[in-house]
Amino acid sequence: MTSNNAETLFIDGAWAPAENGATRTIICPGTGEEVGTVSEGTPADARRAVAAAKRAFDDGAWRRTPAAERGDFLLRVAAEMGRRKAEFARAEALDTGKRLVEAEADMDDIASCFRYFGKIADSHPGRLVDAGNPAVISRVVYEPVGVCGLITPWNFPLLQASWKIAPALAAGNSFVIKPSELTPHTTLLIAEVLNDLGLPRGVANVVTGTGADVGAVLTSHEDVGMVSFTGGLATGRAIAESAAKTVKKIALELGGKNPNVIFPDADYDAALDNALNAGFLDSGLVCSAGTRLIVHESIARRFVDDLVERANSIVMGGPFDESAQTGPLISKEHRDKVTDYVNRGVAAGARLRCGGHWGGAEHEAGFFYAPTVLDECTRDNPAVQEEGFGPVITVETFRTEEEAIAIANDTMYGLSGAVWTTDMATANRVSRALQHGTVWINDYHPYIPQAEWGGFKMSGIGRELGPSGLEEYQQAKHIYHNTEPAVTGWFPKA
Ligand code: TXE
Repeated sequence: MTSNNAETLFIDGAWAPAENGATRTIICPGTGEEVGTVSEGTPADARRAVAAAKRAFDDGAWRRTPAAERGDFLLRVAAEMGRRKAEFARAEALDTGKRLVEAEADMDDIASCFRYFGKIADSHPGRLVDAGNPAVISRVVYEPVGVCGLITPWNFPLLQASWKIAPALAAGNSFVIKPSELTPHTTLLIAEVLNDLGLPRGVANVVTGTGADVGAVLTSHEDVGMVSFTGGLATGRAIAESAAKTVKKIALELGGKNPNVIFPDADYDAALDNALNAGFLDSGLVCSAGTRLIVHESIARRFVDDLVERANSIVMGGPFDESAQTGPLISKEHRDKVTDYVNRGVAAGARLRCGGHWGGAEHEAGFFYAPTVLDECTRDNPAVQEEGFGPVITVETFRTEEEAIAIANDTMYGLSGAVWTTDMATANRVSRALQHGTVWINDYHPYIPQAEWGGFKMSGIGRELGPSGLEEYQQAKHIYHNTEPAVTGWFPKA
């Protein structure tokens, strides 16, 4: 990977510039400084990458590699991620502006993801089916889809990429990945790792560039069998429409508006601490961020006062500022969006209790936004219904369990949510009633690669991680083998 001479397209096992020589400068959102220059791929570059991926798939060197060996390869990737963790974390922190400790935690999670899919690569060999005829061997086998188009966002650039790359490779596919144009570097590094470890040429391809130029080719090209996308709802819809024209498999993870429900019997200190973590970790740039606080009216005043006091003391800073507790937003444009989102929430009647500003003169160099609490929200407030994607917690109150559930489900999204209570029966009832793909009881944010991740309703289609995360990259084939062929007699000879 040679970021500074801008040969960052990885196509058919070789690094290359964009065909028209175009480049893009990457800016660290925490400092406003230049991080590096990458190639700005064109539609022609994307088509070249798809052709390479198709050749590699048809050639079969990877898909015919025994699944257990593909798994071993992924285990070696996990080990290499561990060895190069500091380098990867630094690159991620520079591109995203997130704190180095958070980027380091991401790298551990990425290694775990490769390890998990490495271990289960050969766990899905298919099954025999009783065809009702002893002469017939009927079996269902799971085969790779072919060329996968992987499109990833800027908040967890390599983590989201690994949730796609690891199962795609475990299943025997080839792929073309387009990282977010804002945060490409760690995706380039992983391509380097895959190449250095001996992945056959053309199986992994990276084309840096925009969604309109590169992404659109991946979603419309007839040789791409599947598109897996993580990003915003509007882009997800556009991708689904584009992919429909060639009837591709699609997997979409489109964010959420995630409820965090606090019952009065909850462990108060843990619930408060985790409410901060739910909403403000990574500056709220987390698809599962618990930004919709729904708290029982009997404890709401104290809880929100304490939340505001703690939010006011959160220290913002750049990726390598050791005093920082949270980082910046991804770009100036995104900060403008969050600013507008908060202003609209206040205009619709929310009470701004803290934040609502960029954080003062010391934060001018980066794209910071102070942790914000919008109190006294009504359900129809746009700040409650829209995914703000920033460090903004909205507050609603409830009286009864039924009301809490109704509020928590009153969203077009359904990615995740949490319930805080010490009563087992309440926890069980509410967790089953929430229409969200992941539910935490007395916790917020943890996920494990063994368990499925994905959205109900408009939060997406399909699942990442877990056994379903591998199946997304496979297709079932039924092989019906009659070992004693016979004349059927349906159309007798005249
Ligand atoms: O993301 P986009 P944006 C949400 C969050 C945010 C909103 C918009 O609410 O405010 O999305 O963010 C590529 N064909 N999330 O505009 O556009 C693009 O180049 C193919 C939630 O920055 O969704 C990038 O690689 N690809 C989320 C990727 O899509 C296209 C994480 C994501 O960008 C394309 C990020 C097209 N037509 C934002 N247009 C999560 N679920 O975690 C863009 N892209």
